[in-house]
Amino acid sequence: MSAQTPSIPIRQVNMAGLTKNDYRGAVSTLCQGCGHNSIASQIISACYDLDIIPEDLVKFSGIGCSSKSPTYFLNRSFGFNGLHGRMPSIATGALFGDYTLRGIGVSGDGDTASIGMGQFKHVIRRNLSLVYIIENNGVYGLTKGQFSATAEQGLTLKGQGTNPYMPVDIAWEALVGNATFVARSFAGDPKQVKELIKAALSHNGIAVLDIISPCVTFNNQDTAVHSYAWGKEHEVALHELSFVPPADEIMVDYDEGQATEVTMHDGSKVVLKKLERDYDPTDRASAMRLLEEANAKQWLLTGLIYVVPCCQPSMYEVYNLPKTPLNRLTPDRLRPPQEMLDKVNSWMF
Ligand SMILES: Cc1ncc(C[n+]2csc(CCOP(=O)(O)OP(=O)(O)O)c2C)c(N)n1
Ligand code: SF4
Ligand SMILES: [Mg+2]
Repeated sequence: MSAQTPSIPIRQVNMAGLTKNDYRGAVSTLCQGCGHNSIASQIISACYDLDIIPEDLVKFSGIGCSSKSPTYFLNRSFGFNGLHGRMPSIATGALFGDYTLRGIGVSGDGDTASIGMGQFKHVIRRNLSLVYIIENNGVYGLTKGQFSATAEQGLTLKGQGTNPYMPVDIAWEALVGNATFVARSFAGDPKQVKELIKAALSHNGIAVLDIISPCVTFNNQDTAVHSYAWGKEHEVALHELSFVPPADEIMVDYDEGQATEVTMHDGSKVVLKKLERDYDPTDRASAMRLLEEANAKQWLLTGLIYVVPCCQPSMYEVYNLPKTPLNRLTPDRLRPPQEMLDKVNSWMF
């Protein structure tokens, strides 16, 4: 009699020996259908696909529904939920302390473009190696739907009246501020979100991802520019984007002249398959013109808008950090010698 092998469900492991479950977080307490949940799922998938060891990554956030979302991915990673608008300075300190960690910061349009605008601008000009995701819904979801700085002029919301002000364009602000990676996406386009997160994780410097992430409770009427319906109707994708890790020998299938390859700092490639137009994301002037055009024509322009793939020093290189991360240096290497302290103390000011 032949013994039958019991059928054991196969749990697929990646090259790090981990299953997708190893990248999950707590069960979300956000509203069902909130765009932020969909982005958290894509962060999980991107990190699983890239074989990242969760303990080699640190998550940061400020305050808001969006800033709660790091709880819902990568349970095993380090994390710091900071103060409203102050995520960038916490990320700067932590990553400066250990530059070997990868950093993902999750913020909201209120957290970044309202209270946190100053911090946003400065972390960009310092080119900290950080994936900076803005989950952009045009409102302060957590505090019951007030207009944020990215709300469009003329938006009328129940209990809020009509927004009289012009909106802040986060991708534009990043570009003007000399960000070395700027992308925009839409929570309703999960494949693109995932590929952009992978590319951002391979970038040596600040990677700003402005992701339109509808708030289904306070700002999801069909005519609102941060709604699912408007996004689906008005999305203009710049290209079809695929991320190819360095070790991957996959031949990406496309016709000659139909795609552009961008080689990243770590040797990975971002393959941009042409859709409607030829677009070179390494040309900053074109990126600025394109954003102007998109805003004038009311397109939700998505894709990799701008990237400096190589050779712009990140904050770590600017400071010429030692090979051993600062948090692992012994006190004798960290403390100035007594003679130096005496000399400094004797200086006259
Ligand atoms: C210093 C300070 N001011 C105001 C608040 C109140 N507050 C909490 S979250 C928030 C806005 C969050 O909006 P956003 O970043 O867009 O996140 P969302 O909830 O929309 O995802 C505000 C104003 C606060 N917590 N701290
Ligand atoms: S209030 Fe809006 S932003 Fe907050 S969880 Fe609900 S849908 Fe998401
Ligand atoms: Mg918001």
